[in-house]
Amino acid sequence: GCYADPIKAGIDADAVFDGMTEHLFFTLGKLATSASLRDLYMALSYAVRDRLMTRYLASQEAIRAKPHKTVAYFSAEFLIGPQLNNNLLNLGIQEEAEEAVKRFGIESLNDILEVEEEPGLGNGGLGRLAACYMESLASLQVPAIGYGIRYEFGIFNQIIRDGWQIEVTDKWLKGGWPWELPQPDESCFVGFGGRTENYIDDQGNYRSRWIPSEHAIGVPHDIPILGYRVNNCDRLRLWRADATESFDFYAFNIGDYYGAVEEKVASETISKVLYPNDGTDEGRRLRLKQQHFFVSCSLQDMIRSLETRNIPVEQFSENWTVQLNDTHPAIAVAELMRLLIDNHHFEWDQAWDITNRSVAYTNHTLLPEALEKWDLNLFKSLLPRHLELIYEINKRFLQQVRLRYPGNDLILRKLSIIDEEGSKAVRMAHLATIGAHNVNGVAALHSDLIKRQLMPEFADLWPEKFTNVTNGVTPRRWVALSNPELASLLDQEIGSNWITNMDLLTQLEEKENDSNFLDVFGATKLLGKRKLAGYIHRQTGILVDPSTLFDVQVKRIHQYKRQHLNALQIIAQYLRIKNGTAHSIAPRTVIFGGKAAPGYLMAKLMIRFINGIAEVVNADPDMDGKLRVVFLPDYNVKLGEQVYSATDLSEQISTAGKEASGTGNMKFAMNGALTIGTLDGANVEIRDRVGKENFFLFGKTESEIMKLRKNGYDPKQYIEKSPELSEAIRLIELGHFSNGDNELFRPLLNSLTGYDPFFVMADFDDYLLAQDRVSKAWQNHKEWNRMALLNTARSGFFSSDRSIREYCSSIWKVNPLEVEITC
Ligand code: 26Q
Repeated sequence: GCYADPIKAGIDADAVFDGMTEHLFFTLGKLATSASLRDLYMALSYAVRDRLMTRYLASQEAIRAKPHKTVAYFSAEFLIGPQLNNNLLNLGIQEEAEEAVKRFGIESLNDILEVEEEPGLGNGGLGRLAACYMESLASLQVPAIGYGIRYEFGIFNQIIRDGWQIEVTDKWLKGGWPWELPQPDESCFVGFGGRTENYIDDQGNYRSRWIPSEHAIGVPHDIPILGYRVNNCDRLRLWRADATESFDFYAFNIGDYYGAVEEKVASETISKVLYPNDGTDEGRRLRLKQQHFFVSCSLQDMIRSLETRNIPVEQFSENWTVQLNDTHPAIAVAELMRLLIDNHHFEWDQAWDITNRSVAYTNHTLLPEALEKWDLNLFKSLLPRHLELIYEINKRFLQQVRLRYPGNDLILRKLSIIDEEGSKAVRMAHLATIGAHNVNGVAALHSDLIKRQLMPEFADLWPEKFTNVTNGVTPRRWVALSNPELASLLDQEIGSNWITNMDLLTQLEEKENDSNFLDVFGATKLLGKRKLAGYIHRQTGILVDPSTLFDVQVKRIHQYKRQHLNALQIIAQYLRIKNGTAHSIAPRTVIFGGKAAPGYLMAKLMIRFINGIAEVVNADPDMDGKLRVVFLPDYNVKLGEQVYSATDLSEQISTAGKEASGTGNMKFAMNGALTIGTLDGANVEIRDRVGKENFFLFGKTESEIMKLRKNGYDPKQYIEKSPELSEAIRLIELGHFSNGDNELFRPLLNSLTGYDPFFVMADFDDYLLAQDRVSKAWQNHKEWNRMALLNTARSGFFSSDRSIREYCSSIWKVNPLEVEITC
């Protein structure tokens, strides 16, 4: 497993240059003299990929040589972002690559990095978390494989036209994507539909089997995930669906040519597109098909890997630990049971033991509309054998519940995997919770709410099953790559070990009163802001002043995340400036970014609302030098890399109890932004760590919100009490932000003033007061920089390395396996 040819493996600038030259000529069919930026991007990517291969193969060889428990991270989404710079960083050859591309007459490596298009194979937080975790697993030298779907079309690209979101198909594969390796010889066969039957086998045993009516083939596409400055290179294995035959010959012969092609198209549809509605479950048949497709391929792949290594399948749980990223892959509980019982002829109890020991489940939401439920008839028609197994799992489980709570029928109905209220459905969170040995939330508050509100009876039944692992983000991408100015300042001050040991950042606390250092720290931020200002100008034509306070809210657009609270606050500031009562407000640039689910009309209207405000504010000369509003189109990982390092104020303003964790909040804090936020998700822990004096807290707590709701919440009372809020609402009603159209924002106003499900009105005044504290703090730049520095210094806990260490020791029971290269 070793390849020593310098053209393929050398890591000095000469070797990288030679590798690029070879790929230009042989792989791309281009002469160096006529190569475009894109050609050079491809050539460098292939050259870098070559250099990963020794490590990638050595990592697989290490496990083959000596069995070692491996993490299988099951996720319907992996939002991995651009790959080239991350691989250069982790290999340690950024400078060599810079030098090599300069020999092709390129001014800066950045020009080449900018060409890369990212695969948007995720919606937001959950998908990005999976990507951060894969990077940390590799960096911590833990053998791991990420299993998911290779969607042909990822999350849509967003353009803004007349203030509205327009969705454009994301054709990420169009120019050829150099980071994947198709492995068709390891394809898997997956069934759907059909029926089940009982039979007696050769030994006279009664057995069940599934006779599917439809099939698809999963073709693995592997993406190498290299750890930081180690030889461990893990794998992301994404499945693409192919038709079983290129077309049905019988149908072709009888002349139904279109029918035959249709069948082929139908099976290839499975991995065609990512569902873009994060947060609401539509219960679509194709979505369930996608889930079963990738889960079945992955489990078959894992069993096969035991067999090829001559490890008995009985030892599945000693060799694999499966983490379910939300309920999207929860069908794994039934599928693993089916494979073990029907295909490998295990007894029920042993199969259940193996399943339960290997599977763990992460919950990412408490929102009822986001909890996956499948209509029973739909489920039965697609996965009849799985439904039988689920009935048996449920029967045995409910028997346990009966013993524990004799005579309590209510609890049986509450805990059953089958929802019998109204039309029957399969509750995936129940299947996952019963099937897994561990259920974790993603921040302390969220994990607590899972136990107290979402699943109190389950928590009572199995108190030790419910745990917390607070989310984290990788400091390689979110500091070293995206904030090179801060990274080199850190290197200078405390040495470079912070990249793998973020706790070392606390050494910066010694500098909190060092005036010179604070100036330098502030100057790195200004550099990021200048770059972002340039980007904003190029993208939107809006000129923003980098010396103003950059106030940023980037995340999916949702009512619970309350971008409209931020928007209302802007109107209040606008009115103060107009009225001449804005005495000590800080000059601000308020920046928004984020996509709305295409079918989520209220979220789309929120985008229109922000753009309506931006149009009025930015055109008003009274606002010059005081207020600018920007909606950045098409927020994604790549844009995130520009934004976090350029932010002064991070907006984390969700209704308390609604945001499971948040991870953007962590990226901002690491990069020295101060947070204005509620006591929600990981904000609570961020505030605890950075210090309450370095965090702008506002808003009702989760328990206060609960009380309000119980006692009958009336938003109108809050509006009446608040002159600034009333005035802002009146202005919207008059059509001031919609060219006189007083109907446009009616649904938004009706929601806010009618029932206000996310308590925007209840938190408004307190939010405005907190924003006044922000403005005041901004007046004293030294003091602001000191607070910002303390945010960076104390954010080490939010490294995904810490999260992954916790998963490894408390849930997965896996150890690192150092990979050596012997040539
Ligand atoms: C479900 C059914 C049908 C179609 C789509 C979906 C679907 C898809 C994506 C449901 C939810 C998602 C994504 C959820 C998500 O991103 N949750 C976020 O996870 C982060 C990582 O833990 C947290 O930080 C955020 O708080 C949480 O909102």
